[in-house]
This record gives sequence, structure tokens and C-alpha cells, in this order.
Amino acid sequence: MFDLTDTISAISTPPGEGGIGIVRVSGPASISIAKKIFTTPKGESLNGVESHKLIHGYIKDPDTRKNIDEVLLAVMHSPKSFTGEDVVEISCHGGSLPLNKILSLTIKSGARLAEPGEFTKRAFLNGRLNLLQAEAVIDIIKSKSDTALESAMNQLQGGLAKQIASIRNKLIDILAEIETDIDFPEEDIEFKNKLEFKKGLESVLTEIGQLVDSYRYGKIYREGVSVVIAGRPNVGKSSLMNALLNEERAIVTSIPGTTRDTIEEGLNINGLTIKIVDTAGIRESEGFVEQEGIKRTQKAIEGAGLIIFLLDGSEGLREKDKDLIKEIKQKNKPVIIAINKIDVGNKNSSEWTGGEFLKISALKNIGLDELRNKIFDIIYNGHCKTPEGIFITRERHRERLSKAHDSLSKAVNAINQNLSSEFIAADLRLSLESLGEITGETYSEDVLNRIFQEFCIGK
Ligand SMILES: Nc1nc2c(ncn2[C@@H]2O[C@H](COP(=O)(O)OP(=O)(O)OP(=O)(O)O)[C@@H](O)[C@H]2O)c(=O)[nH]1
Ligand SMILES: [Mg+2]
Repeated sequence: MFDLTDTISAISTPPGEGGIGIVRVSGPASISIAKKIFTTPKGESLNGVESHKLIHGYIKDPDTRKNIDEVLLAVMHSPKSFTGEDVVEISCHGGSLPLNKILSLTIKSGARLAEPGEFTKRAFLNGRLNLLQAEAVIDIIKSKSDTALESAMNQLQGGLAKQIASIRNKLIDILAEIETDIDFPEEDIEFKNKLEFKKGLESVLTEIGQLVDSYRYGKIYREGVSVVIAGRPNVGKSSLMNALLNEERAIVTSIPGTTRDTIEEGLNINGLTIKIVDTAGIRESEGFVEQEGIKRTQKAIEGAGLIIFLLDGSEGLREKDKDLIKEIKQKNKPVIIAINKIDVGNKNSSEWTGGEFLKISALKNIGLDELRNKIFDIIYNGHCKTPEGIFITRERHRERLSKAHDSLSKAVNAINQNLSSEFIAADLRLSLESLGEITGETYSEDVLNRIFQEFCIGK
């Protein structure tokens, strides 16, 4: 299905100028290619090379015999390399000209240009990484927060893979026993055995269910949750965003309707990364529907993990506020209701009943620590990890786990309905297959292509 007999090459450092740049070559011909284009200062070519050692020398064009750049070259012998193949890494001066010239020389000498993610794909195909680890590599490269990096590192180190392997082993054991029963049908599964199987399967079901649920948590780690500030015009939404960010990011004026579009910024709250979103105020005359600005506000609210609904304490509670609160509560998302401008008083405070209100002043910095703590509590505690602290971070994993869960539920039903062992075994095999697709025990070309498309060239 995949050709691993050719040798690939790419620039592995980002474009632009830098201190050093790296050209990476992987595959059976990589050492012979290096021998063609590398010389030591004494003019010797590369001979018996030690693995994992830097060698100083020059890259020369074999045709013109001219030196292109002064470099450090490292050879990593198969299988102890990232891809599991013979790998040569050439560290040259980090400019696009030397890098591209060296890349072309490797190609002229027999390599072909690598596709995005092809080095990591080869690492997977050669058994150096499982699929979860390959995905963790992308996540590490793309991580934007400490928490995202930490979770990707955990995945690279194999926590989730181990748990899935252990679940699979339990299922394989049960399947083996059921298959014995299929082979010797005259000794129909004893009732006691059936109960045992059922108990075993149900405990695995719980374990898979917890992993599926942990996605709500993992998603936050990977992407950061979106916290949307909503409310009528002029209540101080943009002021609150600026106060939380500690910078004048959004325009604030005393004229209602200042913010016309949603504005997003990354924000760190007690170590947790969130995306804070300021929105256009929802006007008295409009529902959630009309006008572009309002549409965007609505879209932001749909995508929110948490909504801060802001009220203006200097004005008192209006009918419109009550309607909006009702409407927002119907979204079934966590909501913090905060009364702003508390520095100029709290009008008609007797009306502010029927809910917990946080009193703040975006202008005078009152109650903001409390608001931060509340945001943190809702996001951090409102989501679950598994008992082992492992969580899944990708939709792909959630989807496969749900599928495994479904098949397993069917197997339990089959036991309940006293169906023949073949049915139970078939459902178990389906479940095992879905689990195997997560780590890459079984995979399709499509899935691999989709995963590795996310990578850049050279990784
Ligand atoms: N006294 C007082 N004034 C505030 C406070 N927060 C905001 N304001 C004022 O209220 C007015 C509106 O503030 P904005 O932050 O622009 O309000 P907004 O909700 O973003 O308004 P739109 O973008 O029009 O929907 C400005 O004059 C702010 O200075 C506060 O805590 N206390
Ligand atoms: Mg605004």
C-alpha cells in the first residue's frame, strides 16, 4: 500500500532566515546520497560513518565540484532513527538559498521531495510510533499553551495508547473464550460463563464511556475553551474584555453599538488557556436573528463553552435582560451573570433575584478576580478526566471510541437476549477493530492521509 523503498528529502526548518537550517533525508539511499555530496575539510568523502555523531564538512556539488556551504552532518542508522530508516540530517546556514541548493543536490543524487508529514508517516509505518503518538507530534508542534503541550507530551509518552491496549486485551481474552464456545458448540456457553462475560464487558463499557466523556476535557486542553461576553449594547462588554486582557484591545465608547463584530483573544486564567470573545450588543428591537453583527454574536454564543452575560447595574434590570437571560439559559451551557458598573451603584437591586449575580466593575477593576476564579472553576471542574487522568483530545478518537462502545453494547444485548455466541463474537470483533483504529493497529490509507495532511513538509 505504501512504498518505503525510495528515499525522501525535505527542508525541516521553517522558511525564512535563521541561524541554522536542516535538510533531512530518510530512506535506504540516504547514506549513499550523503557520500556523493559531502566532503570533509581535507577533501575526503564520507566513509564508514558512526551513527548519531556530528561531522563537520562541506556540501559540494558533484558536477561543478564547488562547495555550496559549510555544514554539520549527522547519520542515524536504521532502526534507531525517527523514521526507523537510515537518516541523514544536514545542518547548514539558515538561509533559503543554501537550504534549497542542498535540497536539490539530494534530489539530483537520488532522493525525492517528501510529502507533508511523510517522515512521521514512515515512523508510523515502520513501527516507531503508533498513530496516537504521530498525532501527538503534530499537537506538540502546534500547541499554543502549556496545558496543550503537556497533554500532547503525555500522549506521545503513550498514556492513552496503554489504556487502549489494556482495554483491547480484556476484550481479546473474552473473545477467545467465546470463540472456544463457537468451536465446540455442543457444550453451549454455560449460564455462569455468560454472566462472567457480561460482567467483564460491562466494566469495559464503563471504561470506554469514561474515555468518550473525557473528550469534553481534552478538547479544552487542545483548543482552549471559548468564553463569550454577551449582553445589551453599552453594558460594558468591551470594557470587560480589555480589563481581563489588561490591554485596550477593543474600542470602548459611551455610544451604544460600538462593537460591530466579534473580537477574539487568547487569555490565560490561572494557568488555563481560554479564548475570550467580545460581541456586538444585542439590541432591544432585535431578537437574535437580524443584522450581521447580531448573527455573529449568535454564532459566538453557539460555539461558546461558557457565556458571561453582562448587565448594567447603573440602569437596573430591564424586561429585555430578563428575556435574554431566559433565551441564553435555553442554550444549556454554563452561564455567569455579572452586573457591571457596580461602582456607580446598583439600581433597583430588589429586582435582581432569581439567580446568582456577580457584581463587578470593568472600569474600576472590582470583582474581577472573583470572576476569573468562577471562570476557572466552571471550566476546570465542569469537565471530567478518567480516573487515571488520561483524556482524549481529538474528534477522531471520540468517534472511534463511541463506535467501539456501540458494538460492545450490542454484544451485551446479545448475551441478554440469549443469542448464539457467533453474534456476540461478531460484535466484539467490531469493537476491537474500532479500538485498533485509534492506535493504528488497523488502519486505512484514507485515515492515514487525513492525519498526515495536517503536518508540514519536513516533519
Ligand atoms: N462607571 C462605569 N462605566 C463603565 C464600566 N464599564 C464600562 N463602562 C462604560 O460604559 C460605556 C460602554 O462601554 P463598552 O465597553 O463600550 O460597552 P459595550 O457593552 O462593549 O458596548 P457595545 O459595544 O456598544 O455593545 C463606556 O462609556 C464605558 O466607559 C464600569 O464598570 N463602570
Ligand atoms: Mg463593545
